[in-house]
Amino acid sequence: MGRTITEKVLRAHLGDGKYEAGEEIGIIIDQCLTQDSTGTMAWLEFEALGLDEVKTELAVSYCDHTSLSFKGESTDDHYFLQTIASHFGAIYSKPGNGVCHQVHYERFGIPGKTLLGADSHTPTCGCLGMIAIGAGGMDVAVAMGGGYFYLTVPEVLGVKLTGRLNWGSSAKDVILTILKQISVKGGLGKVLEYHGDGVRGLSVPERATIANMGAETGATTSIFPSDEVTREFLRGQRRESDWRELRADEDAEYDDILEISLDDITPQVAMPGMPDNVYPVEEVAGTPIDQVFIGSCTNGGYADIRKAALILEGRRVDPSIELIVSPGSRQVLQMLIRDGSVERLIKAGARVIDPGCNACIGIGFVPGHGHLSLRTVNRNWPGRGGSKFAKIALSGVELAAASAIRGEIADPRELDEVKVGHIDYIVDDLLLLRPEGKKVTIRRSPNIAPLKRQTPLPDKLEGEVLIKLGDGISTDDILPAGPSTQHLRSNLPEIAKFVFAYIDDGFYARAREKGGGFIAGGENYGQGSSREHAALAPFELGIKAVFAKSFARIHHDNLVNVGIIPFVCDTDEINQGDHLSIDVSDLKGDLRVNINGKKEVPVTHNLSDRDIAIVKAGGLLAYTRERSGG
Ligand code: MIC
Ligand code: SF4
Repeated sequence: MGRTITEKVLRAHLGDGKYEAGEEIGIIIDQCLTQDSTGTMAWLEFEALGLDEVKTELAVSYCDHTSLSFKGESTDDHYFLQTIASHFGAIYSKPGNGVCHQVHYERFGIPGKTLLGADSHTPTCGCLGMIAIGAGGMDVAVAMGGGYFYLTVPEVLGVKLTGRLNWGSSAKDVILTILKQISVKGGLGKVLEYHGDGVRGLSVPERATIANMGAETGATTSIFPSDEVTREFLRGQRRESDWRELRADEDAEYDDILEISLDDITPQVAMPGMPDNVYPVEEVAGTPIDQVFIGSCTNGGYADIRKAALILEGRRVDPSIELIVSPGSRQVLQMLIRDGSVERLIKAGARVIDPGCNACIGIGFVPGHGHLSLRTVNRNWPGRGGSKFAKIALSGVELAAASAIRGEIADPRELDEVKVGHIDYIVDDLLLLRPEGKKVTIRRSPNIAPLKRQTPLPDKLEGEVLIKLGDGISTDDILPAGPSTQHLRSNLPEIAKFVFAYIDDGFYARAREKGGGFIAGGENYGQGSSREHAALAPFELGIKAVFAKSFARIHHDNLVNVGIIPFVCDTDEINQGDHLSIDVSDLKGDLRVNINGKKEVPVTHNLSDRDIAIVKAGGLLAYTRERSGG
């Protein structure tokens, strides 16, 4: 039987286990990336492994989330990341150089290689035919140290694209349409592999938009073939020699197929709440908006922003709203300056800001009370964008630009078509610093708190349920990103004060008073970001286990890595304030949780044998040290 691209790349990187459905495998990682929000912990964890240098072919430490350094602590983090990367042999991407995913596919991604990144949108590099996976900092630290990354052999959902996109409909509308069809849980345990003759008509940046937001389906990753379009893109980036062809065999069998006709795609909007809350523009056109943000790792590419500039040329942003444009990278910004796009945008009344994540996680441009912000980003949960009052809708760039002109959600097809034309990339790696090795002294500020030691799991866990939650709790609910927390990412005792802060502001005090306890959630607990702090901060507060109906992949792994057990059970039986006890001496045996000494409820988990060994050791760092005799 022929092979899918996913199988080809994974098999070529198989380091441990058997490539069979449902089996856990360890894969060799070629490249790693970290960013400034997750990176400080990831690098501290790497250091704790006691290794001499990074062992992967490439590691890049990016500064993008807090690149505006609105607090001194963030600047401290940047200097720490710059010096530790240099010391251990990683490239450093300075603040202002752009969002990690955008810069990585422009300057480093290579077809057929594996990439592990401490950010959930790492799959963006699937646009080049890479297996690019988002993970928590500890997994990335271990991979940088030459360790395998473990995952269950994924199912491959073949997404067959046919036809061509019409004016006004974009790559973003393709992924919003997919999200609407398969939901925010539809990709769990799967790789979305794109094929069909429609792929040829999509540029690498368009593929990047689709692969990026595949993360919102819960998928392990998304991957595109590497074809002549990929070659042309890499030639433009002056690195054609990195190209190799990569496609699925003619007779490759997918576990399932989803057919999408690009001819039928129309402009879509994900209204506030969830990224799969998607409507055709006709159904929501006319909804008043207060702000438009164009940028982020989903739609921060050159062609996207140039299109916005051309749409806005000779027009003005509706005076009742504001338009913010953030190019995805310094390369993009330089090209937009050269071709006059920045001038067009500014003339139209837009604010063009520094390349980086910024508004996407609420670093600046936080929407006001009851405001609706239309954004080209990938997430629209409550609390996203820096305020619990923020309401965010998601769309492609054409729709966002058309709406900025009207001051309400508008259909871009009512405007004349704009064409981007030939693209000549500006290649200038000034803000990418090569490592200088051991002579570099690591700069640490007092904000960088030492890691708490992981201790072996006791035989019995006991305590109180500190909070009971519903379905779809995101990592933004567990630990909000934004102005109040972003500078505290390397200080667990401080950031722990914000656990569930938007949902229940008494949680922190309760957790401290009780000396820890349990969390009870519903379906898809921990969806969203790779933010390991959503596990580390509860660990800091003494949380011993989370009981939920199901877990999102990265958060599940992060809980295991910090030594918190993710138990699966019918949480309708559990309430806040219940006293639980559970014997965990044999995690492979029959497990039951005792509630208030009165009833027992059966409990399961999705822990592999390796996961069990990790939680028994107290977490991944303890486990890794144990195995290396450290
Ligand atoms: C996000 O988009 O939620 C983030 C901020 O990029 C996170 C990482 C983080 O919390 O630092 C992610 O997606 O993993
Ligand atoms: Fe940055 Fe937003 Fe992309 Fe996360 S989703 S990496 S915050 S631009």
